[in-house]
Amino acid sequence: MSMPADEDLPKFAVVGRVNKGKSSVIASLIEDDGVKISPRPGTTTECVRYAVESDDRVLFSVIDTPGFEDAPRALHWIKQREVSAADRVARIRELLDEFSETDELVQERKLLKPILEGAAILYVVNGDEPYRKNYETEMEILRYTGQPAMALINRSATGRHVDEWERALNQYFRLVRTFDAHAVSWNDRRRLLEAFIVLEPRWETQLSEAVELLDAEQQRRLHRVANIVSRLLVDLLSLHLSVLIPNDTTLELEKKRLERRFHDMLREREARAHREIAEVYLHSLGHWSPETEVDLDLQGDLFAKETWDVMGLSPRALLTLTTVTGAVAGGAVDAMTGFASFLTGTMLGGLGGMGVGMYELTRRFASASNLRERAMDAFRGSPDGEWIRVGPHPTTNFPFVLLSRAVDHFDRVRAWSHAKRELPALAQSSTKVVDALDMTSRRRLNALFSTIRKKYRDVPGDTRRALHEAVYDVLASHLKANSRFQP
Ligand SMILES: Nc1nc2c(ncn2[C@@H]2O[C@H](COP(=O)(O)OP(=O)(O)OP(=O)(O)O)[C@@H](O)[C@H]2O)c(=O)[nH]1
Ligand SMILES: [Mg+2]
Repeated sequence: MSMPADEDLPKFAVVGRVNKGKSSVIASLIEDDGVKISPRPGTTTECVRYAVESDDRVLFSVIDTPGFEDAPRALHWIKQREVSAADRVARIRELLDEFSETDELVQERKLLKPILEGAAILYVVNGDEPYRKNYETEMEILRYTGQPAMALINRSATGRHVDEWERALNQYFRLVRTFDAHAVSWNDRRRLLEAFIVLEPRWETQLSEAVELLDAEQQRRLHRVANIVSRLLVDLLSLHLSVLIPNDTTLELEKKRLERRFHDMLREREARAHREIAEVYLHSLGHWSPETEVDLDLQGDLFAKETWDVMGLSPRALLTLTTVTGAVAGGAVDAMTGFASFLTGTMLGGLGGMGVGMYELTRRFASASNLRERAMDAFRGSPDGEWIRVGPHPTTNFPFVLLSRAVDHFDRVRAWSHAKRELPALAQSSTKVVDALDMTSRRRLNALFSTIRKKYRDVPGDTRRALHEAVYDVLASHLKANSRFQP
C-alpha cells in the first residue's frame, strides 16, 4: 500500500482560549488518558501531536495546543499590515517570524504554526460560559488562516449558553457541533469523525477508514469483554479450597477462617476481571497519580445483602427458573451435587421443603464442611487431622449476581470519558440486566452454571465456549436495549 505523504495526512489543530477543555476534547476523542488536563489555566504549554494509527499506519492526527492569550494584540499587528484578504496568511507568517526571537505572543505563535502547516481547525469553546464579543478576535485570526475550520461547543449537556454560542460561531465556522468531553459515547466520537470528513473531503479515504476501524474495534471489544466475563464466571463457580486441620486445632475456627479466605478470593478475582474490562476500553489505571486512586468499587461488596437484592435474580425469577428445571428443592440439590454437602441435618430439619429451596437459591455465603465419603478417600493416610473444604459456591443466584455486576461495570466503563478521572455513576436504566433476560436465556445460563459446578475440577472446553457465546449474547442484547449507548 502506498503511504500518503505526511502533508496529505489529515491533521486537526485543537485550538481555543486557555482552560476551555481543548485537551479534554482530545483525551476523550482518541481515548488517551495520558493527555495533560487540569483546572489550572495554561496547562498545555507546547503543541503535542497525537497520532491515531492502524497497523502502524497513521490515519490522522490531532494536535493539542496552548490556548490564545493575547489575540487582540496579534490581530492588531496583522491588521496594521494587511493590504487585502489575500495577504492575510502572509501576514500571519510574518507575525511568526517577527516575534520568533522574543517572548511575546508565544502561545499565539505556537498554536498558529500547525495551522499554517496545513492542519484543519477544531475551535473549542465552553458552552457553560456566556459568549463574549472578545472571542471574536481569536475567531477572526483563525479565519484569516483560510484553513477548514469547525467549532466545538464543549460542555453542551450542562451548558446554559449553547444557543448564543451557536449564533456567533455559525458566522465564523463552516461547521458547529456540540460535544461533552466528560460524557462521550462511542457514537459521539464517530459523529465527530464523520464531521471531519465534511470539513475536508480531501481526507475522506483516511477518515472513512478511521470510522470503519472504530466500528470494528467496538465489535472486538465486545468479544473481549464477553471473554473476560465468561472466564470470570467459570473461575468463580469452580473455585474451591480445602485444608488439613491438625487434630488439636479448633475446627469451627478453622472453618470460619477458610470461608473468609474463600470469599476474599472471589472478591479479588472479580475485581481483577473488572480491571481487565476497564483496560479493554483503554483505561490504563496506572496512569493516574497514586493519591487519586481510581475507585472501581462503586458497586459495594460482592456479598452484601443490598448487592444481591439489586443485582441478583428476584426470588420469583429464581423460583420459576428452578421450577422449570426441576423441583425447587431439586434445583438446589442439583446445584449442590459434586461437592461436599453444606447443609447440616439441623438446618434441613429447621426449614421446610420450599423454605430450604428458597434459602439455598438466595444464600450469599458458602460454608466450609468436613470432607467425607468419596472425597475423603483421596486424602486417606492423613490420620492426624481432618480435611475441611469450601466451594464451589453453591447457590443459583451467585453467578447471576456476578453477571449483573459485570454488565453494570461494563456500562460504566463505556461511559467513562478518558478526560475524566472518576468512573461515572451508573445510569438507572441499565441496572437489573439479569431480570431483563428472557426465560430461555436464563435457563440457558443456569444450565451452563450447573454444569460448571458439577465439573468444577475440569470444566470442559465446550461448556466454556457455550458460556462465552451466552455471555456475548447477553452483552449484545443489553447494548441493543440501551440504544443510547449505540449508534
Ligand atoms: N464538567 C466538565 N468539565 C470539563 C469538560 N471539559 C473540560 N473540563 C474541565 O475544564 C478544565 C480545563 O480542561 P483542559 O482540557 O485542561 O483545558 P485546556 O483548554 O486544554 O486548558 P489549557 O491547556 O490550560 O489551555 C479541567 O478542569 C477539565 O476537567 C467537560 O466536558 N465537562
Ligand atoms: Mg490543554
